[in-house]
Amino acid sequence: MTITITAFKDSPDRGQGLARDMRVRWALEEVGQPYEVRLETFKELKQPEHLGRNPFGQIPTYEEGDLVLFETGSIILHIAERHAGLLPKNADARARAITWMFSALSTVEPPILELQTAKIIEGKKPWAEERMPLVKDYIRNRLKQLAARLGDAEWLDGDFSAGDLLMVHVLIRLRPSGLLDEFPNIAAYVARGEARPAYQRAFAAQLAVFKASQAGG
Ligand SMILES: N[C@@H](CCC(=O)N[C@@H](CS)C(=O)NCC(=O)O)C(=O)O
Repeated sequence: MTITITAFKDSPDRGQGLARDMRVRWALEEVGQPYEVRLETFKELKQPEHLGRNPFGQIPTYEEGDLVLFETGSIILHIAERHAGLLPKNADARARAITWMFSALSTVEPPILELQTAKIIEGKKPWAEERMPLVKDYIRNRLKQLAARLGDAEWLDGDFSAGDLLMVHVLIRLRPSGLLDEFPNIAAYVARGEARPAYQRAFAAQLAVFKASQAGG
């Protein structure tokens, strides 16, 4: 059955791999599933057709026959449950990998998104400069905790899993801030994720869309 995902026609991240269709592309590449991409403009995302796929008018979505999913956590879990390669077979190890998926999205990602809000949306407020160190320290605290758990391990819990896929993608957004470099084992962990051939293929596919949009294609 054909898998179709949605992605930005003209991504605001300018091909840096931050738009969240990267997560879905990467997961599909890891499990060797081909997919098609429906490109959407910001305007199209808020139209009834796309709102039928995602009530919040966002990308990515995932279609497979009659099944329509949104939320990257749910989409990655669906892919990982149906195809080998992203979740361990052992039930306890599988539960722990799913725990890392939730942890990436509900414990680590929120403070990282807060930094983006502080910079882009609140950047010109009179109190913005005063607030920034607090936002960064909140992230540092999370990274310190994550670094302590990761230690010298290659991945968060045994083999690479959907938990690592989401965690790495969540952390990549921090690169321009320099915060990743304060935690060498986390920086190396992110680099290991990005070095995976499946990540590279996903990145190239997303970048090709951005380049085509710049070329007027
Ligand atoms: N929690 C959602 C977040 C999705 C999300 O924030 N998508 C962004 C792109 S990465 C988007 O569509 N932004 C456009 C908008 O919100 O209008 C998920 O993980 O799928």
